[in-house]
Amino acid sequence: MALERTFSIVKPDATKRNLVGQIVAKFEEGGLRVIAQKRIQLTLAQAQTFYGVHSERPFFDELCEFMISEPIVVQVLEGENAIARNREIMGATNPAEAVAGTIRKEFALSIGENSVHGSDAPETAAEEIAFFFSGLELVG
Ligand code: RTP
Ligand code: MG
Repeated sequence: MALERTFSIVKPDATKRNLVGQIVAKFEEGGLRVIAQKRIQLTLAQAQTFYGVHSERPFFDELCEFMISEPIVVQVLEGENAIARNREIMGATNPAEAVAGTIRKEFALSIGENSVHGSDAPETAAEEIAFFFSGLELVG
């Protein structure tokens, strides 16, 4: 199986509580490697563009306001089956439904403030990586 790359965000609820290291440790223990990482603060326009697929959903405004409320840490993770593996390590969107040991079970505060984002398919992973990183910043 070839190496795959996925895009990950440590969300504002987690950066605020100083959980970046504990979250990265979960990815590393799960077999993924951080090949790019930076701490940034999104503008509202950037958050709305990034989550554009959800623009008609009732939680869209709340989600975008949350994503700009504190700095975030954006990452590219690499490994075998990285997209699926990352989503397993994150756990279900709603922490009440997440399996024990997953990031969202251990750290998420609610379905909205759920500590991490991970790409859901190869096409979205490629788009999301390109939205935040230049090729030169990816050091595999
Ligand atoms: P993500 O995109 O952040 O990795 O999460 P996901 O695939 O598990 O969930 P998705 O359906 O793509 O939703 C994106 C983010 O929107 C927020 N959300 N809030 N209040 C709500 O009912 C609700 N539902 C979703 C969450 O922050 C979710 O991660
Ligand atoms: Mg999603």
